[in-house]
Amino acid sequence: MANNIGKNIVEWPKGRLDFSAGCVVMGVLNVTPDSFSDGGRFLDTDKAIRHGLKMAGEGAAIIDIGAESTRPGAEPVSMDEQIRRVVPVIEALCKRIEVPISIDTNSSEVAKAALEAGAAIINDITALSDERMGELAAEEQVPVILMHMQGTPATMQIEPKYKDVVSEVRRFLLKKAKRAEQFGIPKERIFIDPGIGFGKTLEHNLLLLRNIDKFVTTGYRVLVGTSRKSFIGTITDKNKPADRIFGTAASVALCVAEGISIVRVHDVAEMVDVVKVANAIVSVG
Ligand code: HH2
Repeated sequence: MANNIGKNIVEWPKGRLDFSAGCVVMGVLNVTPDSFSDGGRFLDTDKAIRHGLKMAGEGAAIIDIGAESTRPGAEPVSMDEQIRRVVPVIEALCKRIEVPISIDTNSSEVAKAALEAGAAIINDITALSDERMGELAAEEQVPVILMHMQGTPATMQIEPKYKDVVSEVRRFLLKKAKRAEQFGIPKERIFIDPGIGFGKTLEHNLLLLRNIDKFVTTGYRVLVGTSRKSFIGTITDKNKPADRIFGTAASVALCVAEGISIVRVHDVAEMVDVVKVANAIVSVG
C-alpha cells in the first residue's frame, strides 16, 4: 500500500532507509539482564555484537539497541550503566555493518553517547518526555521514533484505562509529532508508534492493531512492536515468549497490509519472510 508520506527513501547524514518495497524490519537487541524475551542472552558485549551481525545478515533494516528493560514492573537502569552496556556494542557494529542502529532510551544523555558511538536513530518510548531529546535529534539530524505509553513501566499494567484508546493514543502521538517538528525534525524523520503492551489491556492492544490504518493516515510513518508480547501469549495460550513467533507473524502480516513502515521484532529471519510476502501481496494491486 502506498504510504501518503510520499518519499520511499528516507535519507539523513548518518543513514538511509528504503521503503520502496513497503515495510521494513527492525531487529531487537537488548543488552540487559532482564528483558522479557531475550533478557540475559546478550548482556555480554561479544554475544550482543554477534547477534547484531546475525540480524543484519538476516535482513534487518535497523538494529534497535537498548540497555534498560521496559517490561511491566521493570526498574530503571542508571544512565552510566546504560552507556556502559551499549556504547561498545554500537561502536563494534558500526565498524562492520551499514545497517542503521537505533538507540532505545528515554535519556538524552544515553542517546547522545550512543549517537557519538555511531547510532543513527533515536527510539524514545516516552516520546520526548526529556525535552533535550528533541533538541538533540534536531541538532544531530537523526530520525526519532515516538511511542505512546500510559504510566511508566513500573506501574503501566496495573489498571490501564481509556475512554477511546484509538483516538486518545492517536491524539497523543500527533501532539508529540508536532512538538518534534517544532524542534526542527523534518516530518519524514518522525515515526509514530502506538506502544503495544505499554499501559494497555488485551482489548486495548487489539483495538489499536485493528485500527492501525488510522495512524497510517496521519501522514507520519508508523512503527509497530508486537513481537512475542504477552497479549500474543494470552491469545495463543503460550507462556514462553519464544513460543509466540507464529502469533507475532499474524500481527505483523496484518499491520503490513494496513501500510505500516517498520515492524520491531526479535525473530528477524522469520519476520523478514513474513514481511516480504505481505509487501508483495499489498503492492500488487
Ligand atoms: N517495545 C519494547 C521496547 N522498546 N520501542 C518501540 N518503539 N516500540 C515497542 O513496541 C517497544 C520498544 C519492549 O520489548 P523488548 O525490548 O523486547 O523488551 P524489554 O522492554 O523487556 O527489554
